[in-house]
Parts: sequence; C-alpha cells; structure tokens
Amino acid sequence: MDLKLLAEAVIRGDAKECARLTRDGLDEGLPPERLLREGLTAGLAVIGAQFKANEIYVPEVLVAARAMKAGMAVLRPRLAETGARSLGTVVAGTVKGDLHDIGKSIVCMMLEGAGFQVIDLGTNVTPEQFIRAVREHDARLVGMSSLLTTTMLNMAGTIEALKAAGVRERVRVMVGGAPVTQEFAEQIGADAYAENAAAAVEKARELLAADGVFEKGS
Ligand code: B1M
Repeated sequence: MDLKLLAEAVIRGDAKECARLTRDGLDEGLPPERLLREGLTAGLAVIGAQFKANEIYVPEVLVAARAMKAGMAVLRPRLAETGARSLGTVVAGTVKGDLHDIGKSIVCMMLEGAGFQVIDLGTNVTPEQFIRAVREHDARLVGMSSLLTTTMLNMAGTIEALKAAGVRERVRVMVGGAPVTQEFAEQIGADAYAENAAAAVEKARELLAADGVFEKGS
C-alpha cells in the first residue's frame, strides 16, 4: 500500500477512508509503527504546517484530527499488543487548559505496547487529578503533555502540587509536547523530556529500570 494515500486521507479529513486504509495496511503486513509515522502522522504534519501558515483554520484541523484518530483506533490494539509483564504503571495526561490529545495518545499507545500499564487521564488534566491517579494506581511515572506555550507552565504547577501532596518522591516525571524542550524540563524539575513517542518509551524504561521497578533488558 502507498502510505501517501493514508496521509492524503488525513489531510482530506476522510475518517472512513483512514480507518479502511489503516486496516488494509495491517492486512498487507505493514508494521503499525510505519502506518502511524509515514501515514497518519505525516498527514497531520501537513495540516499543522497549513494551520501555521493560516491557510486553514480550526474546523479543518479538527476534521483532520478526527480522521487521524479513526486510523489510530484501528492501530491501537496492534500497538498495545504485548505478552510482556507490566513494567510499571504510568499515569499520563495533557495538562490543564490544553485539549490537544493526539501526541499524548500516541505516547500512551506506545508505552502500552512496550509493556507499561497506562492510565490515560485524557486532556485538561488538573494537578489534583494527577495526584489522585498516582495514589489510586500506585503509579511509578507521571507523563505530562503540553502543546501550547500558555499551558506549559501548568507542568511546573503539577510538579509543585505533587511535592505539596507528598507524592513527588515516589514517582518519576516525564514531559513532552511540541513546545517542550530538554532545557524546560530541567528548569521545572522533571526527570525526563522525550521528543517523540519512541523516545518516551526509551526514557520511561531507563527511569523505571534505574529505580529497580524491573530489570533493564527484561
Ligand atoms: Co492546536 N495549536 N490549537 N489544535 N494544533 C498547535 C499546537 C499550534 C502549534 C498550531 C500553530 O499555530 N502553529 C498552536 C500552538 C501555538 C503556541 O502555543 N505557541 C495551536 C493553537 C494556537 C491552538 C488553539 C489556541 C487555536 C484556537 O482556538 N485559536 C486551540 C487551543 C485549544 C486548547 O487546547 N485549549 C487549538 C485547538 C486545536 C484543535 C482542537 C483544532 C486540534 C487538536 C485536536 C486534538 O488533539 N484532538 C489542534 C491541532 C491538531 C494542532 C496541530 C495542528 C497538531 C497537533 C498534533 O496533534 N500534532 C498543532 C500544530 C503542530 O503541532 N504542528 C497545533 C501531531 C502529534 C503526533 O504531535 O502532539 O507534538 P505532538 O506529539 C508528539 C511529540 O510532541 C511527543 O510525542 C508525540 C508523538 O511523537 N509528545 C510527548 C507529546 N506529548 C508527549 C508526552 C511525553 C513525551 C512525548 O511524555 C509524557
């Protein structure tokens, strides 16, 4: 299958076609990661560039995002397929004030696929929701995503709230999202920054292996 067709379906905002092409790709034996990267994400990258250049507006972006999600729904069970035992529980969400969920959802799917148990809190997640989930699920890692420069600071606020609630020392914190950088992660006292979903899996494994949650390489 030509993965360009899948990218074009995202750009057109054709959810049905996205789901169908993703299924076809899987049936043909294409790796789910390639369908995600070279098909769905490539299409959304074009939409992102057009949005930035004011060539399209929020409604068109929403339609494309919905189409991408239709493809992701087909990929989810395949990306999350794993026979491995849990490598630890991750609580993840997009921070308060921010409704972008595509990147965060990809990160969650990839973490699940790598063997972590993931509690996805969704978007617009308050510090209190993160704290409650850490306690409830005995999580070892908190993953925060932010796509807006205006909401990035809510990552710092969440870390402060974790400290105030006395749970900061029992979790590692990883941050990511387009405007987030390694420097920013260090400034706010996060334990790790990941540039993309593959790096997020790598960093999560490193952090929790260092804590002895599992043996590195297991
Ligand atoms: Co929004 N938006 N948006 N938007 N949107 C951006 C982010 C923007 C950069 C576009 C632009 O102007 N160039 C801009 C932010 C500018 C800024 O802050 N400086 C912007 C804006 C301004 C807005 C609104 C304010 C627009 C408005 O209303 N006027 C509004 C805000 C709403 C809100 O959140 N309160 C808004 C709304 C929306 C839609 C709802 C229309 C839609 C979101 C739909 C959805 O998510 N369900 C949307 C979209 C789709 C985008 C763009 C086009 C694409 C984002 C995306 O999904 N990328 C985006 C432009 C862009 O990024 N080029 C834009 C694909 C995704 C796979 O990548 O999320 O970066 P990404 O995730 C990557 C990595 O960053 C990393 O791994 C992921 C996978 O590789 N990663 C992590 C992400 N989280 C991680 C967490 C980790 C580790 C890695 O650890 C825990």
